[in-house]
Amino acid sequence: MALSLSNFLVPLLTLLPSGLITAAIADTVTFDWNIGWVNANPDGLAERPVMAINGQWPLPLLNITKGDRIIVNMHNKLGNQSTSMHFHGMFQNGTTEMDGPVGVTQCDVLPGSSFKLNFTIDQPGTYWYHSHTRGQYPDGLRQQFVVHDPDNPYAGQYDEEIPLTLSDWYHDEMAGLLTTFVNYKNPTGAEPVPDSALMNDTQNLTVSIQAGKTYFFRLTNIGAFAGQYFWIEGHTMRIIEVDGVYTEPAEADMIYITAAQRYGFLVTAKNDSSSNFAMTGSMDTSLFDTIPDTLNTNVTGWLMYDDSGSKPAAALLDELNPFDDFTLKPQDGMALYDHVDYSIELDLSMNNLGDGASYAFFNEISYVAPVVPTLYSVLTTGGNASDVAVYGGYTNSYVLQKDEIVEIILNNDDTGKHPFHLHGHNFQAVVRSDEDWGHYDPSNHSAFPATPMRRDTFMVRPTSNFVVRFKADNPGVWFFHCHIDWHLATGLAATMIEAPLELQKTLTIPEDHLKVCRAAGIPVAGNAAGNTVDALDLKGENKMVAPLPAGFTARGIVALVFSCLSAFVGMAVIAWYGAAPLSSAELASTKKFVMKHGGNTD
Ligand SMILES: *[C@@H]1O[C@H](CO)[C@@H](O)[C@H](O)[C@H]1NC(C)=O
Ligand SMILES: *[C@@H]1O[C@H](CO)[C@@H](O)[C@H](O)[C@H]1NC(C)=O
Ligand SMILES: *[C@@H]1O[C@H](CO)[C@@H](O)[C@H](O)[C@H]1NC(C)=O
Ligand SMILES: *[C@@H]1O[C@H](CO)[C@@H](O)[C@H](O)[C@H]1NC(C)=O
Ligand SMILES: *[C@@H]1O[C@H](CO)[C@@H](O)[C@H](O)[C@H]1NC(C)=O
Ligand SMILES: *[C@@H]1O[C@H](CO)[C@@H](O)[C@H](O)[C@H]1NC(C)=O
Ligand SMILES: *[C@@H]1O[C@H](CO)[C@@H](O)[C@H](O)[C@H]1NC(C)=O
Ligand SMILES: *[C@@H]1O[C@H](CO)[C@@H](O)[C@H](O)[C@H]1NC(C)=O
Ligand SMILES: *[C@@H]1O[C@H](CO)[C@@H](O)[C@H](O)[C@H]1NC(C)=O
Ligand SMILES: *[C@@H]1O[C@H](CO)[C@@H](O)[C@H](O)[C@H]1NC(C)=O
Ligand SMILES: [Cu+2]
Repeated sequence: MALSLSNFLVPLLTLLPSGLITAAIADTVTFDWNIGWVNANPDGLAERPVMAINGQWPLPLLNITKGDRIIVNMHNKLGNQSTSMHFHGMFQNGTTEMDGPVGVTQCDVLPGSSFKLNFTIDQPGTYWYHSHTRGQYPDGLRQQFVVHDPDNPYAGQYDEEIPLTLSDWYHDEMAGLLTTFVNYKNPTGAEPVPDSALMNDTQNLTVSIQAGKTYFFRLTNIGAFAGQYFWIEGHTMRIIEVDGVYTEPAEADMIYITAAQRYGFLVTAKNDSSSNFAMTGSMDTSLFDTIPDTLNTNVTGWLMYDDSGSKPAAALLDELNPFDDFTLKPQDGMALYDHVDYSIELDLSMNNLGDGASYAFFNEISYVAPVVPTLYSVLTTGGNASDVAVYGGYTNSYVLQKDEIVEIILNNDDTGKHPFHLHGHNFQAVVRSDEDWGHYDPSNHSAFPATPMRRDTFMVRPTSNFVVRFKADNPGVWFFHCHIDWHLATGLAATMIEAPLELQKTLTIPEDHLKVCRAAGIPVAGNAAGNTVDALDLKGENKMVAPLPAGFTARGIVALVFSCLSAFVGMAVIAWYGAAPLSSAELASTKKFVMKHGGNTD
């Protein structure tokens, strides 16, 4: 039975532990959220402040019925940080202003300010919500939400749903971690290594199940950094959904789930209830520069056929061979977009800028949020809104025409893995090359699938490429970015400006959204630089840190400078490290030093 209760019930008041649902009239669900701090210790190793909703952490799991409108009245009670909220995977069709990313579709919500989200949800599946303020969600402001589907094609095939999350976890707060990460003392850009892995924001989770029944697991990686391998001993997973898209059933013994991805799969319990079984999330350590001896990279939970029975230790596997999601087929059979109107090539690199810190780039530009949120520039620059120049030199902006087929070719020149997320759409995954394949070559690639998998977050392998396609049928401003939060913080993002003139005809920004900008002194009109007179004059725009002086272009040289210096200069350097970031004079002298002692590695 899958009736949408909210469509049949008279208005009622319900108090959930998660917070107040103030009214459920027909199909509007209202949440009043006070965002504030509480302490939590999910891995049993360190209590720390986390960001809670109405004093509750883990945050409330939301279960919305497809077709419902949700209203979120968000009050920032953090006291010392701004915030925002993004409902990951929602197309926000007609409501791009509700999407959440700061600097893209709205301003940051200052402490003491309130902000209202109001949109309808027309997509079934497994999603999550999280802050979209710089580096913030790993402090706890993230949780799964599910959209219940009264017309689920797999409805008859399972008995119950089991929502489940995986995450990495840090003991230190992001504000401090970001300061040491984006720093000349970390010239290689080594990301902070998590302190633990969590399953459903805890460890040693037990999930009671009954012999013979079939369960619909909804698994979301709400982590900041680590992809995780996931498997359930003695059981096969039958994948039926990825990122809100139903798939033809596909059997898997192990899956790999990147930060921000979701998998829906069916697990049929054994008929024999004499044993319990371990399930494991195992962080992908290839992402980590170092693996501390004390770090447990795994998190284990148990399927409990017998609640009083034992919990067998997780077996150690020699090999991790996950299912290849690229082979999935959408259940609706939607065919490949076989022609492309607009092809966008993004070459991903990592390099140091003039402050000595490591940044991430698309086509040599590291994203920096504009003075005016991009959506507000769209609405206030008239006919010039379709000129990409209006959005400035550091937002990696692309203007898309209504209904054209767009292709993003992502060439990864970096040796790391990166999970990319597109807001406002899911896309067809058309190519994903093997590791070390290099750039995409239109005349030399694997055959395009006839019915490509669609999802909203897709990983590119080291020094390789992927190609994704989508139709620009959703006027709005949509962020495209790496979902490793460290990489987003150092600029791995682009902006898709879809049908800007269409948006000008239909969209009005709610007064409370403009109010949070005014409270923060952020202009809401004009081009990326806030120029309301000449849309093509970008004087005063936010820019990325200037590049290193000539001769310092390679990250390797900078790393070498620091290793040489610390080896040869010793104490002097230690004192110097405590001082301000590198000045150009210091860079010049370290350059001479390298030339003399280390040579040029170019
Ligand atoms: C989970 O169990 C392991 C092994 O007994 C223990 O070391 C760890 O502290 C437990 N985690 C939590 C959060 O209780
Ligand atoms: C995971 O946590 C959410 C939120 O607290 C809860 O609703 C859900 O039932 C939990 N899942 C399991 C398998 O315990
Ligand atoms: C803000 O307040 C919280 C809770 O008291 C604290 O843990 C945190 O360090 C403070 N500072 C910043 C920059 O978030
Ligand atoms: C939400 O948006 C709808 C459609 O624009 C509008 O009719 C309704 O009044 C809004 N609700 C609230 C609480 O702002
Ligand atoms: C969500 O609600 C529906 C309808 O009440 C229910 O069938 C489903 O099991 C719920 N899902 C989760 C993950 O709580
Ligand atoms: C469990 O028993 C049912 C009914 O006898 C049978 O159809 C099913 O195949 C059995 N399942 C397993 C996993 O053996
Ligand atoms: C985590 O699990 C993997 C796979 O079983 C195993 O190789 C690894 O040793 C485990 N790590 C720890 C710290 O137990
Ligand atoms: C296609 O590209 C791969 C990887 O770069 C290369 O090994 C292979 O030789 C190329 N094939 C052709 C026909 O160019
Ligand atoms: C947005 O809505 C329009 C009009 O209903 C529809 O044609 C389009 O497919 C939708 N796009 C997405 C991404 O949902
Ligand atoms: C674009 O901006 C320029 C410079 O401000 C202005 O002269 C021109 O009229 C604008 N064009 C349109 C179509 O609005
Ligand atoms: Cu990345």
